[in-house]
Amino acid sequence: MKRSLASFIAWSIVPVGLGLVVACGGGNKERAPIGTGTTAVTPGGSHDPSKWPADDRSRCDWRGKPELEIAETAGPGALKPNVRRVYRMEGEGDSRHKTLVCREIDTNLDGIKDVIRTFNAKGEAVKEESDRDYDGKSDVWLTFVDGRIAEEDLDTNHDGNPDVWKFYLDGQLNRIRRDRNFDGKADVWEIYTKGHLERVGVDDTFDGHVDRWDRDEAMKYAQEQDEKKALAAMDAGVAAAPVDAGAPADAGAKKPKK
Ligand SMILES: [Ca+2]
Ligand SMILES: [Ca+2]
Ligand SMILES: [Ca+2]
Repeated sequence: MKRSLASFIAWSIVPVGLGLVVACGGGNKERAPIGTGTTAVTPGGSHDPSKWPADDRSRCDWRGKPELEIAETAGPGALKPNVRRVYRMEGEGDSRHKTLVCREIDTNLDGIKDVIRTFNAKGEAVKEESDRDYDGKSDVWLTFVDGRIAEEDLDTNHDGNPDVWKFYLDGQLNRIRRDRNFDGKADVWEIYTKGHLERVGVDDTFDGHVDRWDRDEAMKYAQEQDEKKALAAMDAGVAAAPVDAGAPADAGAKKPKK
């Protein structure tokens, strides 16, 4: 099951965009319901609000905790409340205020919550878990640090376990680990610089060790084109040849990080 570098790049583009959207949306901001308009229904759920199950599979920890305050609201397109927020009172006297600790949303309006996000005392996002294909099992797990996306784990084969792990530094994609044979262990390591794929390590024998490192073919091609242009410009006697044409040449020469 060998994949070309081009396909590695192709896989990466969409999820990277998604990650950045999540990062920008961080903190308290409400994300648009991603499943609105979808026909997918979670087992046990229904798109007819009168048939919504009594149990919405809440995973915010609020039951039996009278000190918490619950707010149920209806988001865009919802006839019945599909968003639950759980608040806790913080502080004493004049500084007493309520802070959001957990929020869960039924994004496809089938009566079953499919996105849960927890927050710290500063109101920053800490964790998010979601079932984006509405099969009743979580398939995306996000971890935030200082309210920014730090890790995004994905289940791509619907077995309920992550098989892609994406790591972000300062909100930018830094590394991806992929488990292609679904044994729970990474066998592809992708290293990114400024969000762009720089090199890929592949473990073909699934023993946990990289067998080969591949450079980004697209980046190499772009460098060659720049060099050709610079040479052509010199040949033509044009004084204004691009001075920085060769600058990125050593960008990929760095030692791969684990
Ligand atoms: Ca739902
Ligand atoms: Ca799922
Ligand atoms: Ca594996």
